[in-house]
Amino acid sequence: ADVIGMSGLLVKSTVIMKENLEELNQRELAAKYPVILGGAALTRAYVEQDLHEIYQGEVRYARDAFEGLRLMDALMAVKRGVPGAVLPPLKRRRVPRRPVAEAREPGPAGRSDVAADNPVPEPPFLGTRVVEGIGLDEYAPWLDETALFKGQWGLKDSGTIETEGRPRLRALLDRIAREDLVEAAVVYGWFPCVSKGDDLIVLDEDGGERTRFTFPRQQRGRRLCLADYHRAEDAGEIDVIGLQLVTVGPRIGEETARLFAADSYRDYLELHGLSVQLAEALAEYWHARVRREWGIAGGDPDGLAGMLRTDYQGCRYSLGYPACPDLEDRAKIVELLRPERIGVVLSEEFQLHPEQSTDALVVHHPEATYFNAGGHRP
Ligand code: B12
Repeated sequence: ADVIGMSGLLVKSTVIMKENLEELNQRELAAKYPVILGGAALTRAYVEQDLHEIYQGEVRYARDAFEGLRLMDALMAVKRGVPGAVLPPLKRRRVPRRPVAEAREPGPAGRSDVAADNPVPEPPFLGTRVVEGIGLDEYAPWLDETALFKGQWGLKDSGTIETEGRPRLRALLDRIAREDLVEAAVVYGWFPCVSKGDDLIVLDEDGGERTRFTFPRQQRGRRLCLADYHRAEDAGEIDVIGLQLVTVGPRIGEETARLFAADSYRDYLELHGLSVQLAEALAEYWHARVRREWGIAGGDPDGLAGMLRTDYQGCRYSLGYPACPDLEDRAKIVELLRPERIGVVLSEEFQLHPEQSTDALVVHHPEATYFNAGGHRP
């Protein structure tokens, strides 16, 4: 190898990358191997400032595959001693970083200002239900096309999206339907709960504690915390939390693995990108269904654009996102929903298999919205 590349989709992988760089230092391989890092969980500053300080060789960030290719050209030119060849400059820190302690102003203590007197809607049932055999035509309309065309397929402009993207999408959806490549299934349900400080306590039928999530609280500003969207333990009323876990099944992952093994990278990339966006579409479709069954869908917007802007009552929070960053808590969701009934299992790294699966807490509170509780970012 001339260069080592690593890709990190999860925040946890950024920690592993740092360990890998330290290991390369220790084995005195840093001078030999320049490293290129990419992936959703990384930022240019984290790589080119923080990790660059650690690594004794060259380390660069690639925003996308194309920047990766440009970096490879530059690295190989330097390695071959091409006259005038240099690496692109590093992004330098302009102002020295303030220590974390200083940056955090002490905020007001205690809970946020989220209303505590909103009505608690009654769910149609308590416990869980399994639903299988959901047709592709039911949730494919929920596909976020911008995320697919731009994010997954790398199509840059609306011209290419119309001439290349849409026909490819239609053909692939036809193929998926014809060959039965997706087998959408869901486990969902509602659970009684109360909150206490930063904790959300899920109750059993007798009102005893069944499991407990502890969520981070914003340290300044509104001091939002996911627990605040639920009745406090001492309010004398029981609240309800919705949970859902969706999968498009194992078949499509087997097909993308086959394409990859056959070196059909373009086909692999297109089908894989579509498969993960279909998992997201299914999650959004089911979330709308949960809100409807729960009787809080009255104000739902008509079009998909409004849905993707989350112009509705309540919110779907996936663990690992900034309001609830702890992936370890997925074990509690799995324990409550038992997704092995639809063929989904949680790995030791807290990833669901098949990959095209996603879980979420569904909150009914009218003020519930996405926010960053300020933890876990590199
Ligand atoms: C699509 C998506 C999904 C899909 C598919 C995920 C998948 N396995 O592909 C679905 C809906 C299934 C999903 C689920 C989940 N997701 Co998700 N997901 C995303 C999202 C929106 C896009 C990722 C993506 O596919 N991008 C498109 C690809 C092509 O881009 P890319 O990976 O960034 O790679 C490009 C560049 O970065 C670069 N690059 C990458 N690596 C490298 C390496 C080198 C060497 C080079 C040169 C370049 C390079 O080149 C690529 C092409 O341009 C990201 C957020 C985001 N905006 O990125 C969150 C994100 C990855 N997901 C996240 C989370 C938390 C989850 C879940 C855990 C949520 C949940 N509780 O269910 C689950 C986990 C799934 C599981 N099986 O357990 C978090 C992860 C953060 C964390 N806490 O670790 C993210 C970052 C969102 C966030 N902002 O918090 N997710």
